[in-house]
Amino acid sequence: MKIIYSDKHYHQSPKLELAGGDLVPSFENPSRAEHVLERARTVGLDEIISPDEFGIEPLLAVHDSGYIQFLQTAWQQWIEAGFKGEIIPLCWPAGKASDILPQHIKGKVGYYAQGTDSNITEGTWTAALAAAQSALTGASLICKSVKSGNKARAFSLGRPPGHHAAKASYGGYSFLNNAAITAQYCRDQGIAKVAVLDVDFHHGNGTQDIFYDRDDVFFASIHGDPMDNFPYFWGHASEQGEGIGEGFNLNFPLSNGTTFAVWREALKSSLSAINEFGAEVLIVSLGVDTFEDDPISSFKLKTPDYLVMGADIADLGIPTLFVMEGGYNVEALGINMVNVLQGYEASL
Ligand code: OKP
Ligand code: ZN
Repeated sequence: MKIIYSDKHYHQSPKLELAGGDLVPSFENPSRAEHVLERARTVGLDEIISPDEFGIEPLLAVHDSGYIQFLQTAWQQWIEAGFKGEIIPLCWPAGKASDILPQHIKGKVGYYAQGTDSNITEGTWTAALAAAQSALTGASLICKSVKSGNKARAFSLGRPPGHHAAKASYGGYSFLNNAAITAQYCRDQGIAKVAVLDVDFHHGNGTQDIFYDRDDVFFASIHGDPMDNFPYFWGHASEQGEGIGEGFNLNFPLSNGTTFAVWREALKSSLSAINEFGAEVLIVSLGVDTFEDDPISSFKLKTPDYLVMGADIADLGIPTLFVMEGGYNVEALGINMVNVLQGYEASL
């Protein structure tokens, strides 16, 4: 299992976020990556390599160019407007609204944001771009292995996460959708059928948005029911794709309190659908906020369950790229996330 990692994630270190009306230290912070890296080193999980440079072209293959330009320049515009704090949006074009992009940075922020939970800081673009380059480096290894016939696997250890980032919006701590960027990259490398499996506690609304009308990238997500959980407005079972993409989007919303036995049934169903689809490579949006003691989620998975999860995924038998997403109990994050990788390796 090759691990791709860059120190540049430290550039995204947001101060505070709103939680139940209080400002609290950000759940999505650099210590998350530190814990995963430390655990990977402790168990001696193969080699840790630095990302190669792929530039922004692979980002533009899934994200809107105006949105990418916004992410690249938002901080500079914010400073020029005279602000000093981190960028948190205050208003949105909800309801009946013009689709004209405003001139002022405060308007632009509302235009591109899904909510208030994802502070843009001075280093957000640097960190998000590095996470995307790490994921692309892993994708490149996976794609090469399809051609040579050996089953490569890789883990992109990066942050901020990506699966909530849509074509033209950011939210849920996500700015660039690393899973979607790599899925598209695989397509552009000539892989005909790509699957994205999202096991993070939260629905991967960004990934769903990007591939909703396509039949070449299959998306399956297992998550907390949006009736009760973020991102609230996406992730229902009735969302199955549209146009030629109908039948290529599969959602498993599960109730709060779901245990691994029940969760695993959804995993088995997802994997058999991906197998039937005929995916040649698998991208896993790997969040471990399904853990019983996660501070912002409500499933009941336990540490050893993540070994079984990894082994089940390995049984699919195709080249696999794991991309780091959520998991906010930092003490347990390292062991839980690395358990998935170890379970995968052990079952090969
Ligand atoms: C990102 B990922 C708590 C607000 C939480 C955002 C949740 C983002 C989850 N103050 N809202 O899917 O792990
Ligand atoms: Zn999550």
